[in-house]
Amino acid sequence: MTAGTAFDFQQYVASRRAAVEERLAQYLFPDDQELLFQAMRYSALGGGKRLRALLCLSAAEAVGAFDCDPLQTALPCACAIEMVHAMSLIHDDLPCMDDDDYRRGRLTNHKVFGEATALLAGDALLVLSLETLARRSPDWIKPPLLLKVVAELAAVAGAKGLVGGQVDDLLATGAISQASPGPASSPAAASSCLLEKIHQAKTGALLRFSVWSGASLMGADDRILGLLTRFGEILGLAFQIADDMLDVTGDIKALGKTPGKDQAAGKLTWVSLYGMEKSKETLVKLENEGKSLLSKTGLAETSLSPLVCLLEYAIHRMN
Ligand code: GRG
Repeated sequence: MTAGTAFDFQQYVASRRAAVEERLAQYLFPDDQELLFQAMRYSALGGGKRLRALLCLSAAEAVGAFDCDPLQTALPCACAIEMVHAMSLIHDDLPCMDDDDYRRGRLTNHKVFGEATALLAGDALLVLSLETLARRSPDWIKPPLLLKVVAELAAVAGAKGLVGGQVDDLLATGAISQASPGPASSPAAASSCLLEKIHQAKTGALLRFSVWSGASLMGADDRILGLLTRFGEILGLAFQIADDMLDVTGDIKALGKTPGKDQAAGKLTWVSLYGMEKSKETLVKLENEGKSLLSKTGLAETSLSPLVCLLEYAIHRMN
């Protein structure tokens, strides 16, 4: 499957990003000027590709419905996802984690506001994300469905998602250590299992949730939901492999953060485990698999174009 030639992806991204940013700004206490609110806005409104929000909106639009507007249905959820993402970047950059000075071409949150405020701004964004999804979603979404989506977002952020993935990542790097070692297995097999587990939890879970939530809120049936959720998983893995490759090939200007940090920290990455060539081959396979899943949904090709383009973008991006 390819995106239709008439589809203008640049224009699509610009209009959806603008809608997300306008709505996010409304949710982030625009009248409050205290330090905490400034720190929250600095990260949540401070640029970024908005890939997760775009995935949520484009999944909602792909499913569509006669009786409700996909954008109005999914915008609060798309904003909630960006809040969780911003929180995770703030915490990830802290000195006790990856200790980064730059993110999105600017100083990291703790470099501007100090560690304590950065930590608390992240905490506040996390809980605001759940509040936003629960309170700001439109009335036409049935409460049991909304509750399911809120619960899933909480789960994705938690011990089986972002937090758990971060712990495994820090353990693999030796930044923290296990109280008692697990059962012995061959080092290569252990590394490849661990790497997939880290990628799925730390990065994949929120990307999968982005696609799943947009489609769920529009009432997609189980068959379509299953295919789109698998598409979200494929995209999540592809995104992270591309990210690992960009850490080797990218430059600071395009990336907006310091490249080469994975290698310097001795991180377990797709490139360190399988090398560049194998990583590229895997990306080709994932791109084909993702597109084939979209075809199988039977949804109109034109309504799937944004998801096709977002998959291509996640893989071929320069930042
Ligand atoms: C406290 C609930 C809680 C969670 C925090 C710190 C942490 C646990 C998890 C780290 C998660 C993390 C930072 C994963 C990295 C994912 C990744 C590759 C981020 C970069 O995403 P892009 O490129 O960023 O989409 P932009 O800037 O474009 O938004």
